[in-house]
Amino acid sequence: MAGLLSISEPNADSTTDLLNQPDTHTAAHTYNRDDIAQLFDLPLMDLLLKAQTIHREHFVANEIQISTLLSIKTGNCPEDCGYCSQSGHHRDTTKLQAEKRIEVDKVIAAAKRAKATGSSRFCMGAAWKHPSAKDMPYVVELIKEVKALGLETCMTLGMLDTDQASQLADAGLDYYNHNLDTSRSYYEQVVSTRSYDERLDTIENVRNSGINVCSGNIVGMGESRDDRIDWVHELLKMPKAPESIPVNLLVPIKGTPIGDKVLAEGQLSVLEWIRTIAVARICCPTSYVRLSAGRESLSDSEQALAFMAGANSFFYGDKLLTTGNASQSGDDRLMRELGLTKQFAAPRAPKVLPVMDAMSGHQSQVVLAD
Ligand code: SAM
Ligand code: DTB
Ligand code: SF4
Repeated sequence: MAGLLSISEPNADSTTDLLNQPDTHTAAHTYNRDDIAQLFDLPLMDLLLKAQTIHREHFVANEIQISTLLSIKTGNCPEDCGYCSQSGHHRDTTKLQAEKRIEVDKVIAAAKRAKATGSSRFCMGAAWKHPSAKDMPYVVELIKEVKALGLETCMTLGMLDTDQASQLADAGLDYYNHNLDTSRSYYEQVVSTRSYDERLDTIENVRNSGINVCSGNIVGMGESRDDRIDWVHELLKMPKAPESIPVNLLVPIKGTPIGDKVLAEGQLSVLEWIRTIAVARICCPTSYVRLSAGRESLSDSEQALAFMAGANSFFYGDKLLTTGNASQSGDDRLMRELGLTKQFAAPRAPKVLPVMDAMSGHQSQVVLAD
């Protein structure tokens, strides 16, 4: 699977003529901060051409990975992320209806519907600072049941320690989403209840557990171009770039501090979001780059430009976690018009498999090698 291709040795030559650099280097850490800044500065058509050329060296052209999201526990989150409808800190102004953990049967029914519509991955999100000990059997059961449907699984549950990450890995979780959201320096304007380093620690725990890392950002929160450059640079400082990179365009939510500010002062140009996608594609050539939040407000042509910029994944279904998404019928029509095809699921095997002795009926488990 393309997202799991190994990354080759870095190209020592850090030439400044980025446009004319051969597109054959695959090292995630080829680009230094100045290089990333120069990519952002390229004329848009040059940037798109380079991104699409690199994209085609690593992925099947015109093929899109499709995921469906479900919020398995909504609202009342103890974190104070300034953009988020689910933070308990903004609940008096967002008026979001909180919901407790939803039952396993309901999650499975939603996963079956997602599969029937052509999604290859089912992503489950919870508004937790981190899962508690009593949440772990629940999330492990969800992973096993969703995988049994032949879907890839993704979860985003907040912080994970090493033990929790290995429990999810053993259950066969394919991806864990944990976004850095922005640069280290802008982060303190966005959230005060956790640190950038705590975010990086969870990503490291996920990486070490063998689960694929999904880590992205939000553009349009009032951050500068420099912050977007720094965010890409953070991805390249990781031992291995995330296999999946969601590039969210802020959905400005009334009643959140950042949403209200952006609604009052105006939104970022969509072209800057497209530039961010293209730079992520070029710098992380083997990663899936996902059009995430914000698609509902975009025209067909803007989305087509984002695919040209190397995005090869999006969320399907009428809802993200708490906000609306582009309609599925509209997405189907757009894919037909653009000639895009859906990628099939390739879930990884769980590490621990239940087995039954046919003679004695005794149940046990086998642990599969990596
Ligand atoms: N609580 C977990 C966490 O923060 O990692 C998982 C759920 S959280 C909603 C997942 C991601 O959704 C956030 O990291 C953020 O990047 C994105 N997100 C949340 N609200 C958003 C908004 N209003 N616009 C764009 N992206 C948003
Ligand atoms: C990600 O980066 N974007 C998705 C997913 N990971 C979990 C979430 C987007 C949430 C948008 C706001 C909402 O629906 O509440
Ligand atoms: Fe909680 Fe995640 Fe929303 Fe932050 S982004 S408030 S951690 S649900």
